[in-house]
Amino acid sequence: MADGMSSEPATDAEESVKVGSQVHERMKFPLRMISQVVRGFGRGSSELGIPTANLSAEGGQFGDTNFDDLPTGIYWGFARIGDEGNVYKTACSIGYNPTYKNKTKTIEPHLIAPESDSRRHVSSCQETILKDFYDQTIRLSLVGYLRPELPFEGLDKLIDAIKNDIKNTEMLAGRKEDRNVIEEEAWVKSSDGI
Ligand code: ADP
Ligand code: RBF
Ligand code: MG
Repeated sequence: MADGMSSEPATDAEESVKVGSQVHERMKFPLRMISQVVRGFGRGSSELGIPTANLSAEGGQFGDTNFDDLPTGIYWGFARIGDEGNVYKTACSIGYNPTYKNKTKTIEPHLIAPESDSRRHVSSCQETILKDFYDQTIRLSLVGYLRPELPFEGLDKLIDAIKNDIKNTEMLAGRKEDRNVIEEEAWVKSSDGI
């Protein structure tokens, strides 16, 4: 694979930032995916208080690429579960969770309900807690790149960073004048193929 598009775990924060910005420049957005929601380590809810729906690598469709070649990073976009009509703004991590030094790659979106929604929690990170939707199909469009995934020292710093990602996602995904926002929200709402 070309330099700067490696999907291997980054060795340190500096390298990760450099690789991240190179990936950003070269990546083709939007990145559309359809897959099943599988069980991860259960850490999202229990340790961070922020659930993430892990996408199955098997049997999924990942735009015009494949799971292994997806570049690591933190992205913003939209998602929808099963045949629910609701489209959620979504902050998504792709990679190896370097804070935890995972050996396998994951795609993990956190679906964000509107601020006024009772499923939105007023806590350190403004997380959204929906009913579990394991084994359901998820449609996900990543419209843009937020930052590289980073190894944080301590969970509080990771939680702060995710809170910031949620804020940025709400702002970016709320720009109704952006053609990509309109098109990708519409694709996620539809049953169209990738
Ligand atoms: P796992 O390690 O199994 O992914 P998590 O603690 O990350 O466990 O919880 C993920 C599960 O929580 C999702 O698969 C989904 O069923 C549920 N869930 C509830 N609310 C959300 C949300 N806002 N975003 C993503 N998943 C959510
Ligand atoms: N994990 C990291 O190790 N570093 C990160 O920078 C990071 N950023 C994330 C940003 C968002 C928006 C989300 C939803 C997750 C992020 N994660 C990151 C993944 C997190 O460690 C993981 O979801 C939990 O460990 C549960 O699997
Ligand atoms: Mg998860």
